[in-house]
Amino acid sequence: MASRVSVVYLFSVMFFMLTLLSFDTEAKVHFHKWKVNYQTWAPDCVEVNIISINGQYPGPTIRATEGDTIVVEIENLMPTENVVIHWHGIRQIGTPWNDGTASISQCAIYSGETYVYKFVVDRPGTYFYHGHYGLQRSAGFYGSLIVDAAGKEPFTYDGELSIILNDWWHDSTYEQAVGLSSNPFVWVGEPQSLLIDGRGQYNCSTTSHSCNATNKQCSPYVLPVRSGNTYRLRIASVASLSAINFVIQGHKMNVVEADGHYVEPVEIDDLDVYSGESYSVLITANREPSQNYWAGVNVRGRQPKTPTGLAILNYLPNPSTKLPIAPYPTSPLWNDYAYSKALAMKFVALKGHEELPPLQSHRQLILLNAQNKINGYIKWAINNISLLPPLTPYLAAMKYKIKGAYDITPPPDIYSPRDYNITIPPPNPNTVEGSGVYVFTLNSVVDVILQNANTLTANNSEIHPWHLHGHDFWILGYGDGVFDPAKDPLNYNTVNPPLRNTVAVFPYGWTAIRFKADNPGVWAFHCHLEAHFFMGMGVVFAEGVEKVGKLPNVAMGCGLTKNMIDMHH
Ligand SMILES: *[C@@H]1O[C@H](CO)[C@@H](O)[C@H](O)[C@H]1NC(C)=O
Ligand SMILES: *[C@@H]1O[C@H](CO)[C@@H](O)[C@H](O)[C@H]1NC(C)=O
Ligand SMILES: *[C@@H]1O[C@H](CO)[C@@H](O)[C@H](O)[C@H]1NC(C)=O
Ligand SMILES: *[C@@H]1O[C@H](CO)[C@@H](O)[C@H](O)[C@H]1NC(C)=O
Ligand SMILES: *[C@@H]1O[C@H](CO)[C@@H](O)[C@H](O)[C@H]1NC(C)=O
Ligand SMILES: [Cu+2]
Repeated sequence: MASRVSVVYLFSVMFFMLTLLSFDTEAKVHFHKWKVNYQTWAPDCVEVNIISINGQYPGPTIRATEGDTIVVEIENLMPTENVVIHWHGIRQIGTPWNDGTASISQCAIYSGETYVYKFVVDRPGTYFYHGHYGLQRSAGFYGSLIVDAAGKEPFTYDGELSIILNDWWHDSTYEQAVGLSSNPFVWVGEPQSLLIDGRGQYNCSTTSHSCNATNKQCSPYVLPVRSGNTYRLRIASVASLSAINFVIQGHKMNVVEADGHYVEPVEIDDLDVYSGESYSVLITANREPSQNYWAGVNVRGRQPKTPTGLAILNYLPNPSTKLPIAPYPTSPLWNDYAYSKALAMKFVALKGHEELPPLQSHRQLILLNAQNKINGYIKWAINNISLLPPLTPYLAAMKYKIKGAYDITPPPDIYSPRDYNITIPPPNPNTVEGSGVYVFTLNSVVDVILQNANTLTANNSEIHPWHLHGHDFWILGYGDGVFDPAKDPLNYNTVNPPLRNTVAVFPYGWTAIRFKADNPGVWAFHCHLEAHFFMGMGVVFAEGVEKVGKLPNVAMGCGLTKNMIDMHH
């Protein structure tokens, strides 16, 4: 272990010097040193144990300009847990081993170890980072990553604000994980609170937990503005479960960016944010300036059993403690899916600013999203396979052709039987675990249709926000019912589809995306709901692995790569 650490140091110092020498003066290197540890915190006034970075929650914000290099040295101080960090929305071109997915891109960073993530942020936009091991994101292990444009952007503003949305439970993520892997299944239930930038307000008189309503950690997040000015508000969601609707009392929002891509401006009263998505909205402080206003978040897409989460739009020089007078902001009805779909379809690429998709694809996957069982344990399965991530990371296994590391039989491109009835629970709920990989020809164009279905419960189908690592994709279309491969592609939007890294598939519907398999590496594509991915709701994509450079030793050392470090010294 000691040798792994020293190699990391040497590598980072060498890299740091090289960048100083060889890059032109404009591209910068941003060096961060983070200590990851447990910490007592009260995000919604109830004291719990969270995973913090340098004692902070949410974690420190990384800020850079497009083309810059980020170097983050992570020291894992947690005595009993491994970690990895995923840089959500960053494609990791040329550095697939730094994507931060345990079992896929690297070995997890063991207790006491140090790992250095190094990658280029090649595109401006609103991004974030989070743990990608177990349920660590749900334990508060996340923060913002904001990349400024090097040149002019297609809109202007006077100031900038940024928030990350989340849902929150008082039961620890360890209890939650045990419940998810139990038979009978133990479900934690709906979240106790919704958090805006790590802050919510639970009613202390209704809990036996240690709860202090005047704890500063749970005072509402403050968004300071000056009357007459326009602000770019960056909004991202790392929610574990909930679709979150964001509203600012009496203020319209103009959506201009989604997942790091410009969209045609859309003026809205409230915004659905699915876990894994990010947006920039422009807001103008044009209301009566003697007041402050609520910004609020509500659950949509599930029975709302969680109170509104609140932040304060603070018109300076009013004190931030001056509470808004109006009632808490409300959102559209939780199950008004027509509303959610109509809103999702409003986002299209800003003309002249974004790349358009190739008109044809080389391969089409149709992925059935089903809830199933294995020996009575509840799982999620894609084309009847529930993903079981292997001990040996795929990237090393594929690059060094390690035998026995994962299933070499690829999963099916299209689900069968083709007459599978998506409107009823599966008549035979049984499924199997698997670890096969969809391997694409480098630079080929791939279409993926996500087909939603009924869960194990009658009359129930859930929203799943799917996130792709290593690529952005074009959203070609959404539809209700069963996708028709003969007719539905005729209605694809190839004129101005938005480029995204996360997209929702709505209940009983389908969503079609297209991407170029042009980034050598192995990449997760999965439901961003923490519990669903934990229960197998994901697939693994790979392309051009033979083109990937030598993997750093620190990314290996687990599973069948234990001996790789010495072999490649
Ligand atoms: C908190 O809960 C108590 C007990 O149920 C209730 O009386 C009180 O009104 C609640 N406070 C708020 C702010 O909702
Ligand atoms: C609650 O928090 C406030 C502010 O931090 C502190 O002054 C007070 O002592 C705390 N109350 C309890 C019961 O811990
Ligand atoms: C699916 O099942 C429902 C309920 O049993 C039935 O009404 C419907 O006809 C079935 N659809 C197909 C395509 O078989
Ligand atoms: C899924 O696989 C299981 C186990 O092999 C099988 O029993 C079941 O019929 C399959 N389901 C479908 C829809 O093909
Ligand atoms: C499901 O919905 C159908 C149609 O709305 C209804 O007839 C049926 O009773 C429902 N089943 C259950 C178990 O709720
Ligand atoms: Cu899901």
